[in-house]
Amino acid sequence: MHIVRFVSPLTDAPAVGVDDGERVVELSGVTTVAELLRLPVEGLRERVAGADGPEHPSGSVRRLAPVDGQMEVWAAGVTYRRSREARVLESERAADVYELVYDAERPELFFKSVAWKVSGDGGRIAVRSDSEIDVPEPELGLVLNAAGEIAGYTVVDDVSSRTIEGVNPLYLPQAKIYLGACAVGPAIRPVWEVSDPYALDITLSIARAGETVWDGKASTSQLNRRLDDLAGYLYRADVFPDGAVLATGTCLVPDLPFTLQDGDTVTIGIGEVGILTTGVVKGLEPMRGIGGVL
Ligand code: DO4
Ligand code: MG
Repeated sequence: MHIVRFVSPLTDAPAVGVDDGERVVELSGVTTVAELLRLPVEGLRERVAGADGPEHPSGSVRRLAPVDGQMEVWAAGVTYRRSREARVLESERAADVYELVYDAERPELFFKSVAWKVSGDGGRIAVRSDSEIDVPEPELGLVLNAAGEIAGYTVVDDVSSRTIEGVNPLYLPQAKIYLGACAVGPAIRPVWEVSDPYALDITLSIARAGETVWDGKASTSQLNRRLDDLAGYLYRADVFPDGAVLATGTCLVPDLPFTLQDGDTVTIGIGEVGILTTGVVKGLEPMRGIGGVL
């Protein structure tokens, strides 16, 4: 079962429901994921078990990114050995910072996106026009409630410019935060339905003109951190009244000089959590109009 945010065929407005793979049952009186994340996990479980609103065939509704209201997307970095290796290679003069943070007690956490800029399944991601090497970063996303509990899991693409980050780690926000750099979805798998979040396969496949140009597979078993520890650091000195999504770092990085290109299709699968597919565009112009952006 997944918690989905979608366009209700009845009202043409965003709605939230429960998808059992055959039908989506709307949660009456709930229009945002944020409302659900104000509840403790037990309250969320009861609320979704009591879904009794209008029903739609599962394949018939247009899914939206399960991020809304004042939710924020954050990300952890260098949490897998593969990410550490890739960044040491791309960053000639500041390689040490990646070695140090991989081993440090305090994780690297960085802001990624406000809710309204996040792309969903079937949507678009972008590479910057001032960057030459750009990659998707397939990551397990923790869906955290207002109290900081892990309420569920989702798939996050932490799209990144390797060119800009490689020049200087202080450019990280420009490498990581721009319109089209964040996709989340297709839905939320509740925490009580995932038996072992440290044993999830992560796959990434990049298609170009109908051919697979890169694919790879890894597992959350390679994660060098504990999930509740990452969440704990995020909530240590900040509040998230509508909850947050915390991406837990990438374990799949194509070798240099591979780069995403305009027209590519990126597919990320995470075990029983879901499959997130997005199309790639280059630059700001094709992203205009997304989420009401001018
Ligand atoms: O330090 C840079 C970011 C690392 C990152 O995004 C990752 O490891 O996934
Ligand atoms: Mg990342």
